[in-house]
Amino acid sequence: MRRMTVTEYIRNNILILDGAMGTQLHRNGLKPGELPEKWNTEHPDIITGIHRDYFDAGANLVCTNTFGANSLKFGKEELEEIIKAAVENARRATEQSGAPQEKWVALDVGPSGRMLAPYGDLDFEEAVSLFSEVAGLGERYGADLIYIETMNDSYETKAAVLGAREGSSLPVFVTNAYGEDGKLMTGASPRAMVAMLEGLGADAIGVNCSLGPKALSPVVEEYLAYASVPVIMKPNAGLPKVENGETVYDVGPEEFSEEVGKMIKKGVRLAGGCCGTTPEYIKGLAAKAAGARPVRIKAKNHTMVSGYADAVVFGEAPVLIGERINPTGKKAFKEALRSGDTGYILREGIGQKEKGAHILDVNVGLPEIDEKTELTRAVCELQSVVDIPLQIDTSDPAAMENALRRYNGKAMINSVNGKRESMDRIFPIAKKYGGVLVALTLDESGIPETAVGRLAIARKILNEAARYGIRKKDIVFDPLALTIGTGKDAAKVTLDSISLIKTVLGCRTSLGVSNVSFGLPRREIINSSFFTMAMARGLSCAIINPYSDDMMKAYMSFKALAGLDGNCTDYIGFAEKLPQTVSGTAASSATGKTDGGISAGATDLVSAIVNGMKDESGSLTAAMLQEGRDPLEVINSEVIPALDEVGRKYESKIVYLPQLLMSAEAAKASFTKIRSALAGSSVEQAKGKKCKVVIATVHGDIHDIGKNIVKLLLENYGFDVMDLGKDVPPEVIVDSVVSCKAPLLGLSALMTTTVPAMEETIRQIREHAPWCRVVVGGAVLTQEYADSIGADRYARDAMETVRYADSINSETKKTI
Ligand code: B12
Repeated sequence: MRRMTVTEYIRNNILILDGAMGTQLHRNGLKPGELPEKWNTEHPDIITGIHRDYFDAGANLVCTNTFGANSLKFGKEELEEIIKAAVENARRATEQSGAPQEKWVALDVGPSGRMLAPYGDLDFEEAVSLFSEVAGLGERYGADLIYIETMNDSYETKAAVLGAREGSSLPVFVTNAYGEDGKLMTGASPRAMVAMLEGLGADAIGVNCSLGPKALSPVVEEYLAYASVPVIMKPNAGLPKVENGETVYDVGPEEFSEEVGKMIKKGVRLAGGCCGTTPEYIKGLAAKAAGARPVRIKAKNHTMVSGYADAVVFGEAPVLIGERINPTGKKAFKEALRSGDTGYILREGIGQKEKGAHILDVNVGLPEIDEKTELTRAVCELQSVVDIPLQIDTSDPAAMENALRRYNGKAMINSVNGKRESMDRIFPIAKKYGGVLVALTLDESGIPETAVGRLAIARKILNEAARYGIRKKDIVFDPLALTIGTGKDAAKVTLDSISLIKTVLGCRTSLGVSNVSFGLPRREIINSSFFTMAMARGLSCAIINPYSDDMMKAYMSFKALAGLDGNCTDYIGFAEKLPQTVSGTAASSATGKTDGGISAGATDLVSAIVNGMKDESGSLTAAMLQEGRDPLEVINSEVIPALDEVGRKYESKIVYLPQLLMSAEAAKASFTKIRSALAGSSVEQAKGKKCKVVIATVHGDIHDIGKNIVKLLLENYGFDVMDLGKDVPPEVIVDSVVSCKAPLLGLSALMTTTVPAMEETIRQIREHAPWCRVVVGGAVLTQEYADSIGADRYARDAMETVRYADSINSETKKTI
């Protein structure tokens, strides 16, 4: 008889996963710094024993000891040996264990250990191929599935899933690691991950590691609310504490199975343990699950698109899609595209989001540009500064595929239509990468003149999509707005189509609203009325110009009138910001003459840095310097306040690490211009006239913007600065101070967690270089802190550092 596959099993049964591997390896003598994956070949019996213990405890599935097995850490041959041995070790355990339950072996895949570009230096395709290689080896040596785990970045998760799919034909399970704020390190919410991973075709998804079961439950509940595939929960045994030199976890086996058991009752289908859990935990869990009836997995009919941070879930209020990133009729945008000026697109993106767009349409189609390259570039660059989802808009399937592949999230796909050729080209792409399709109700015979005709095409598209496994919730029909200038019933037919598609097919609809007024004067009057009529018929989303006050007025008042804006809060907020003038004046740019330069977005240096716009920051700084602004004044009144604002937003979780990184890059671009403005002037003349100063950011800390400013200013004032860089170990700093007999050392630390490294450095300086004075600085330091760690001086900013250095310089001269 054919053995049941793991995906068949989880359809009707609760599956028990294993517990921690790391904890067990340490118990068996793995030393700090030793690579656990090597134990597959060096100690196969121990690894098999660990797996066997989990099977004996009741696990149905164990993950191989291959968390960090990838080609960044191991050579080709060794990697293959490790994966082969790892699968064999687990497979042997299935044979050795006498436990009666069904058993499977998953190839375990952890993060690569590097951040993906643009935040790090690992290229997306490089990441895909390294995961694909690992998955291929897993399949070759007999794993039953690929289990991707502990991913804390959505983009790397996508690369891993694509890699697993392209490198093997095995089922793919995915669990992510969440912080206490319920988000991934790079900011994704659970529902953003559900949208993306279901789109990519993962067979089971959920959460592992992170926190204890209770703290993780709200994240799991969000998965259960949105996911239509089986949900996994594999938490830690609480938080680790060190007791008598040993790491212990604060949630015991009983409490663990109690808490996870509650979530099984709420619908979790696969449950196990992560860090700190042992076979005892799994035994308790298996017993709990044995008494529970699996909760039926319901297909949720949420239409969701996502960016890297969150998902937009289509609900009753229509979703607004910003139309302005489209060169049609825009001279300035065409020029920007031809000259490769992505700043234009970024400004439009940021501006439309600020104006209230929920999704941004991105179209860069111009005959003279390479759309495949440019569309992907625009999508990636936009995603580094805006977190809302994008609608990828192109008629070129190759450009569509390339952009969707690189997109971080689940995009809207604009568009497919009822023509055979279009469906044949677009559906396979949508199926592979996921996405919500905008489907136009036209086919080889054109656009039907009646609503019933358009409904028929919608039905045809729906049936064809189903053959690819694309579900109704992932299709939004655009029944096409035609101009009333040439056909008196044009608007009526479109409106009737919206109603029919909604009531007969139960599908969502989208509309490019402004076409309705083509050829007419004062188009915004017609557009906004038509928009209101369409919303009243149940329109789900609209492609509009969010800068148009008339359209936004229609939208906000519709929401308030339709009972979709409790207490009219959104309406009041919107109305308060409107200029007190008669409608349709200056601010209204939706005239139908779609050209119109740049509407909003970052135009000053502070906003450019806050929004992470690198090129813009550089050019604005250059312009300021050219106007004669003092470089140091630019730092103090523009760059630092901008970074402070980003820091505040980061702390209050308005922005996440990706934006922090992009802002840091933008600040650096500005700083580069300032440095070159200063070079050749006073710096060169003054250089080396005063004493030596060694400067460094302490061990564990990679913040160096502030330290670089201090260095720049010290050099500007004639000091001979030796910059050791960032993340510098105490020993290296001490050696440098000793070797050049520096009378002054400057240390920078920006995090509370790295102040101890500063203290240790000072301690070693006192021991090995007692003559050297130490001045400390950085955002977290205070005079009090500086005193408590034994520094000679705390300097609030670069200028104060220079003054102190001057006093040391005079002293040094006196001693000489
Ligand atoms: C930019 C930035 C980053 C960039 C750094 C890029 C780079 N090359 O420096 C990136 C994105 C890489 C980053 C990473 C992280 N960051 Co950060 N980051 C910031 C941010 C927004 C600005 C820092 C900055 O450059 N300020 C501008 C400069 C000019 O100010 P400054 O450094 O204070 O320097 C002035 C003075 O302090 C003084 N000074 C500075 N150095 C020295 C040295 C000497 C010798 C002297 C005398 C004076 C002196 O003079 C300078 C000029 O006036 C701050 C928030 C903030 N407002 O500080 C968070 C912040 C420092 N980061 C923070 C965190 C938590 C992180 C991460 C852990 C995030 C993560 N989850 O990964 C990582 C840390 C990685 C690591 N191991 O170090 C926290 C620290 C919290 C804390 N209290 O411990 C902060 C405060 C944000 C927050 N509010 O939560 N970060």
